[in-house]
Amino acid sequence: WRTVDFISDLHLKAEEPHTFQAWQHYMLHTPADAVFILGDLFEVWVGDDSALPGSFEDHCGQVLRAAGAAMDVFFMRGNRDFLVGADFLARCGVHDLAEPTMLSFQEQTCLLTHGDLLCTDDVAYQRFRRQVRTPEWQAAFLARPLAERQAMARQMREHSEAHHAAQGVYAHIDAQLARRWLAEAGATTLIHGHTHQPGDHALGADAAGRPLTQVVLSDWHVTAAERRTQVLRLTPADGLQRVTPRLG
Ligand code: OKV
Ligand code: MN
Repeated sequence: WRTVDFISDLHLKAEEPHTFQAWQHYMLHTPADAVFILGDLFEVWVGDDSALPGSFEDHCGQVLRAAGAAMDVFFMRGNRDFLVGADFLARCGVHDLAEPTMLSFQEQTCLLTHGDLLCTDDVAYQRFRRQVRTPEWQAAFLARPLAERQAMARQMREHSEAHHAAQGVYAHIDAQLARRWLAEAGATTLIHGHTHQPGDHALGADAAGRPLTQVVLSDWHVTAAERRTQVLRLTPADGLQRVTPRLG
């Protein structure tokens, strides 16, 4: 590998075709040798059986498969797509990434995570997260008819959007916990998404005095009026840089 890309929070959905098209073009044309997708690629995923031939999920799978044949594609589950199955990823030729994952490359020691696990302030969410990550909950949920699962997820999203619109606050990363994760992994750079607040933040220093950095990825959103398609790119010449890919 020479060039490694990191993306997250595309929130792909059939109702936002321009975001899908931008992502498709990026995946097929990026100069990267490896792409790390750090969660919430999909707006929601209710089971691998939703990827019926001709469905939006199937179209996304085809893009992953084409990209996976040309380079290394890694996928970490986010809070929206925690139900993406190992089988779906294997069928797409995509590597399944555990959370968190340590990546040592080009003198960078990076700890990769989606970010929701570090939002410890939201106690109700963390309880929800623990529940839906159990095999028991997942087996019971996946046993329901597809239409019922889609309706449940839609209802929950609407509920959550109303709640966040009312609160007007963003999820906030626990910096103390982030430093502890970095120390345990022996890493100096934390890369995550989830909060949709791209930026670089100093997290102090480790025991050896090495500076610790938090690098937050951007979400993607493309409509007639807006275009956010930012990629975090690691190259030997420039280190970690934010780039906006040319789109056709
Ligand atoms: C996250 C919370 C909404 C709390 C839902 C299956 C389900 C995926 C999902 C939809 C909702 C996550 C992914 C969101 C957390 C809420 C409301 C309350 C307590 C299912 C698969 F539910 F149908 F089984 N979803 N989203 N909540 O909008 O990010 O934290 S979410
Ligand atoms: Mn998220």
